[in-house]
Amino acid sequence: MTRSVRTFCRICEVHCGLVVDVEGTPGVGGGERVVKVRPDREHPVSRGYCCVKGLGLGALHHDEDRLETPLKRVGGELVPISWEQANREIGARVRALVDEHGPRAVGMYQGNPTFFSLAGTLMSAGYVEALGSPNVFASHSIDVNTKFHVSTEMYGLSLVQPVPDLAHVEMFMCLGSNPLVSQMSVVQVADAAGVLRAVEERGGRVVVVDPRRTETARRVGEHVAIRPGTDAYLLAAMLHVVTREVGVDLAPARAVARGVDAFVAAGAPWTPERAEAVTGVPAATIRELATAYAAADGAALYCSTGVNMGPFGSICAWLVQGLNLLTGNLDRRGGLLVPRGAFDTLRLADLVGLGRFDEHRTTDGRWHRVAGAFPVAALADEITTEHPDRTRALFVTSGNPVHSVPGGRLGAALERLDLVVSVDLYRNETAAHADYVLPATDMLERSDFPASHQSLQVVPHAQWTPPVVAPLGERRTEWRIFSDLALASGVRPWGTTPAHLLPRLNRLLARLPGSPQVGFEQLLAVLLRWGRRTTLGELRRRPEGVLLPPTEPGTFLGRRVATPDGLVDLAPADLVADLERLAAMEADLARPGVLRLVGRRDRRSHNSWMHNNPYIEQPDGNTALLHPLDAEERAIADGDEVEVRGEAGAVRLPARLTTDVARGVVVVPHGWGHRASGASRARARAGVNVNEVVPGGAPHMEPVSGQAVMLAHVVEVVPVAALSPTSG
Ligand SMILES: Nc1nc2c(c(=O)[nH]1)N[C@H]1C(S)=C(S)[C@@H](COP(=O)(O)OP(=O)(O)OC[C@H]3O[C@@H](n4cnc5c(=O)[nH]c(N)nc54)[C@H](O)[C@@H]3O)O[C@H]1N2
Ligand SMILES: Nc1nc2c(c(=O)[nH]1)N[C@H]1C(S)=C(S)[C@@H](COP(=O)(O)OP(=O)(O)OC[C@H]3O[C@@H](n4cnc5c(=O)[nH]c(N)nc54)[C@H](O)[C@@H]3O)O[C@H]1N2
Ligand code: SF4
Ligand SMILES: [Mo]
Repeated sequence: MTRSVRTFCRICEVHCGLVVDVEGTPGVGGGERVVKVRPDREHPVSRGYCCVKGLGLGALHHDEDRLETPLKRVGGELVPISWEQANREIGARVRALVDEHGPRAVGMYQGNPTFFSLAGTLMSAGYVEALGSPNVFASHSIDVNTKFHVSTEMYGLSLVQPVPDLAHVEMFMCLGSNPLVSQMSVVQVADAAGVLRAVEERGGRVVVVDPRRTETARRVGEHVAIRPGTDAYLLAAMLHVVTREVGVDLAPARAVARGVDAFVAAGAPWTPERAEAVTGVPAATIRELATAYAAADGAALYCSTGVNMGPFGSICAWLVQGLNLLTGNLDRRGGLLVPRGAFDTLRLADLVGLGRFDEHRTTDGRWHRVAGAFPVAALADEITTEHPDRTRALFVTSGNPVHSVPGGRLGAALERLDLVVSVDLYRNETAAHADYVLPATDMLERSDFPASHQSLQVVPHAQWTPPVVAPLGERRTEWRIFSDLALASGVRPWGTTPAHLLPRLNRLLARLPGSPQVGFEQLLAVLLRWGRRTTLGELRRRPEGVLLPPTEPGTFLGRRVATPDGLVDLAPADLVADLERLAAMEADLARPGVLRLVGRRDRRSHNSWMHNNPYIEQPDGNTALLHPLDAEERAIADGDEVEVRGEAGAVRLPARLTTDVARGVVVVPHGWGHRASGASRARARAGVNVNEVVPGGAPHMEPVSGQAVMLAHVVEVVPVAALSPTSG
């Protein structure tokens, strides 16, 4: 008998609706088999859109390389142990470390999929908080710390991230994103490329600013090629034109923001002509784009990781937000809106401490927490630098930091820890340094609600999913894993609220057949009732999801801005001060003849964790893209093996020549390099990890937000044949 269960994908921010066909008897031990995953045509937003990664969720669920039992390192090998033993031993070691060195000895790294699991987010944070440790690191500091930092300053809350009103926008300017491949980031929109095409079909304009003519730029809009790392100069010049040449009326901005004059001054030195010399974008193009943007009846500037990860990520996020506000495009139809969600996730994040800056600093006093986490680029130093509060134990949940953090130093640093625990689906490259590896459920094995992404929806909606199938093997939800670890460590998450009884209650319930767990749905039901837009009952009755009221323009400025005086801060002091770096780095960034390294993604990959999926025909993506003229100067032919050398190290991979890449740019994707993986197919097509080339640590952190600077580093590319004449 086949049953069909509605759910949604939680790999990327789209959260596509899916229908999963399952055979076998429901429940643990029923031999359930996912026979097919289909796009859900009745989903109110994705309406049948999805990608191969979502369709591969059944194969992910059944992958024989998945973790099935807890593992412990014994004599260098990871061997299976019971959950009871794992919890007891880890709990005892945590207690001993906290007793001897204090709570800060224990750290937590939350990887990207953490934020796609409400229970995982709440319980992993609840565990370290219960221990009394502020020592949280998260993948957003190798992704979007810049935007979170800037929003905390400008709007009072990190998670205020205005989203483009793509249904009505007249001009959409997209910097450093490849929507057709990535579906964008920090905005939730289904079929991003289709939506952008629709903008054009309506007579609107889409501009893609990118050093590479990307899959998106080939199919939609106008492509503006830019020199890597130089978007800040382009944006400053747009500000220059908008304020000094177009002469936009500043009065409306003054009514809702402070620091207008200081913000305008940021653009003063940057004439389009001066910006042309560093960005490579012709002054006439800059002038035309800025003028059209200021004149459009609804326009949105948007930047993503290709900008966040550059040398001026925070300045860019600030200029983007400020320009959108100054031109009247913030909080208006066709511009940018600030969605609210089924419940006010912005307020909730504030209540749980993710909203604002707090008093906690890294042990060297240099970095504060952004959206509740220290920059992970500082983690190696937090482990290796002698200090009473140095990190001595690390939990890694849904993350692969040894692989995803630049600099190639973190693996060696983890070897110095007294305890490393990885909670994951696979034995990934980080698990190679772990003392314990704990098997988590995948997204078909747990119930969920996409709370982290509620305030990022272009089309507001809500959906709840039950677990589609029972967990295989001994996999457990993070809800249970971290609450059991808390009990074993002698602490209670949410100790001041009635919720602190949940871990104990669940420990008792776990003895019943099927190990039922309570608390998660009940908590969600309360949050939804608080939000008053839908209920858990309604979401259970409408498993395909429900539309919420559209975000109304005019509901943010002067009303929901969370700064002390309710005004947007257009001139935060640290950002104004950081402007100095623009002039200081201008000449270097314009330097001719060098190659600068940038990244790219593939539709079939997802960071480091899609290369083992047998359903997904794996891309031949681990190549270095170069412009043919840059290749010729270095005697490189298409397909040659090349060595890409940076400050941190070197990797070897095949070169591909294409005029899609601007001169002076080399493109190498991240996510590859699986020699140390415990997943067999990924290991077999290992590829190389670009983060062994990208330099890491303090000198390469964006000074305002602590975001790791991962783009635009100068590298050398040499043909391997020239290095070792005997080869080939
Ligand atoms: N298929 C797939 N989808 C994904 C992911 C994945 O790995 N695979 N990852 C997900 C995650 S975690 C995230 S954060 C999002 C990211 O989503 P995006 O931010 O859209 O990321 P990318 O697709 O890497 O696009 C970044 C673009 O920036 C360009 N770029 C590089 N340097 C510069 C520069 O200096 N200036 C400008 N203007 N552009 C530059 C690159 O050439 C690239 O085209 O994607 C998500 N979606
Ligand atoms: N050079 C370079 N480096 C980059 C980037 C880049 O563009 N260039 N991109 C950066 C970006 S945007 C990001 S977001 C980071 C990502 O960095 P990380 O989050 O550190 O790494 P991922 O590769 O996403 O690994 C996610 C892990 O979570 C596991 N996992 C998946 N689902 C679950 C689950 O439900 N529960 C548990 N417990 N585990 C799960 C997967 O098996 C995988 O091992 O990488 C960053 N690194
Ligand atoms: S676009 Fe693909 S990966 Fe992203 S949510 Fe949809 S099915 Fe999942
Ligand atoms: Mo990301």
